[in-house]
Amino acid sequence: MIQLYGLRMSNYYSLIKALMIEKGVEFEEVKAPPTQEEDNLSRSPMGKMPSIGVDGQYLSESLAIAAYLDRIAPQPALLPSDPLAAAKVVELICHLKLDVELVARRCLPELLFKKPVSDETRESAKAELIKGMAAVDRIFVGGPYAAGDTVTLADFYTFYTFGLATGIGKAVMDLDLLADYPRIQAVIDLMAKHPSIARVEAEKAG
Ligand SMILES: N[C@@H](CCC(=O)N[C@@H](CS)C(=O)NCC(=O)O)C(=O)O
Repeated sequence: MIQLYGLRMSNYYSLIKALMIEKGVEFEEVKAPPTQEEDNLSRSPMGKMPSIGVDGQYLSESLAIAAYLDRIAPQPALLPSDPLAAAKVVELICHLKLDVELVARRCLPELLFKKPVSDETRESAKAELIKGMAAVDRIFVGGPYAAGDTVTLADFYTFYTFGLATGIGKAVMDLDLLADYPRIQAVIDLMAKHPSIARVEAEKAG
């Protein structure tokens, strides 16, 4: 049985929980806030969530965890079998993570703790987000899923990237991140009804 460490409020924790459900992997949730305490650092060297425990060994970083889950539970496949198509899915995920989620996250303290970020941080994050959105849109396939006609890992990252980024865009930057990106909005709407994600979101309330 795999242990999933973190908190349900975390978008990346939720993403990994959804993947475990999607793949039918047995897991238990262990409440573990992100701290710089030794026990947490031993699971996740930056002290972030999520991390997982596998037979006394630990793994952090959602993409590494997703790659591990794909090996131990290959079905349902969340990466195309064609090597280049699979790499394109990972490319899209990298841009979602690095050029949208991580950029928006710089302004998270203002949304979470009402602790205003500096004008410089807000303006630079906004400019980078606009650029990041254009980059994502450029390689976003759509129709109806992020990478084409089947669900892939990129759809899970799309859902959980924008869960965080649109809230920050609206509350901190007066920016409607998805206004000009209906194909991305359509994937989010579709994935909200996807059973594994719907269960994770429902359990957040409990
Ligand atoms: N690159 C990491 C990012 C994980 C991440 O940003 N986790 C957030 C919660 S969603 C966190 O632990 N934040 C607390 C901190 O940075 O100390 C991943 O993909 O797993």
